[in-house]
Amino acid sequence: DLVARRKKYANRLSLNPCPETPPGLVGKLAINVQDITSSVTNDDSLRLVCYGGSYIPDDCVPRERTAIIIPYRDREDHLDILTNHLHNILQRQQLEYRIFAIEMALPTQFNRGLLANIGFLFAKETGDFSCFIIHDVDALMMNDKNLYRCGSQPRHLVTGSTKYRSGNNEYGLPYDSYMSGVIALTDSQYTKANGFSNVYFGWGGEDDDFNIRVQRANMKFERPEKDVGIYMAIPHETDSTNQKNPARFGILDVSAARQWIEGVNSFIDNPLKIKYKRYAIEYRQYYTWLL
Ligand code: UDH
Ligand code: NGS
Repeated sequence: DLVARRKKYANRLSLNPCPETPPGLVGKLAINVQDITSSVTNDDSLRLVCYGGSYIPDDCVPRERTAIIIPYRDREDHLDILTNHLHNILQRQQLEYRIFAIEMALPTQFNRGLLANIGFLFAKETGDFSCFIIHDVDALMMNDKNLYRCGSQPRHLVTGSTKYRSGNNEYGLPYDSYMSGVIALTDSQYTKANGFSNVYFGWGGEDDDFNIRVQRANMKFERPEKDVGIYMAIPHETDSTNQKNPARFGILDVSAARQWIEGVNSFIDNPLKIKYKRYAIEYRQYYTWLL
């Protein structure tokens, strides 16, 4: 099987670019978390994933090389559900991609921004990616027309989530300027904003800070059509070890003053260089894992 696929890759130069609109999309997906966990071994798409969680279509030349970056801590069950769900859909979207799971070792408090930056740089170390998708571990895409691509502006791929269901509205957002959950940026967009702030430990604020960074770098998030960017949030209890960060509003107030001093540049050539320890790197069956 692998040999046959290699031969096809060898012919790639004679293939056409993948079409603007992938042919096999189905639109809104009927999913429930039970189905996703139980159908794992029967799913054909999983057989086509290479170790480390990467995939290349063999019938067209993809437009981008996409790194899916999932910052998480202590949510392995969600990670399994999400990665199984994503492989299936991203292959239908004819993407060339690799999934990176970036885990913060316990007992340190969760720091989503720091992990996103580490994931961004780790992905760049690993391959030549053009589009970076920072993805919550508990967010399941519910419409495969929500193409995981980058654009001329940073993209917020969520138009509504069951997490913010209210009244008759099954998919909501907590507020209009909310730009979290799933975002897509090119290398230069992410770098231009100087990535996320690294200083938000615990719950809250890092995503609002990142939105301010994007605006201060003269960019603006764009969203897909309202009925396309819909997500199911995997239901779970609030994590008692990831308390709200009481300092978050104070840190957010001085977002502008910190933007160029700390961010993704904190890992490269910086007097305030951040040091962190890589406990493990594993090329697991469905994703590349960094602890
Ligand atoms: N996350 C982890 N590990 C943690 C905490 C969060 O992986 O210890 C993930 C979480 O699954 C989500 C992302 O980080 O993908 C962002 O977290 P969140 O802000 O959505 O927090 P959480 O999912 O929901 O824990 C907490 C709701 C708390 C409500 C507080 C007042 N509205
Ligand atoms: C805001 C937080 C964001 C958070 C959003 C939604 O208040 O980090 O709520 O939260 N901003 C600050 O705390 C400054 S949620 O309803 O998903 O728990 O993403």
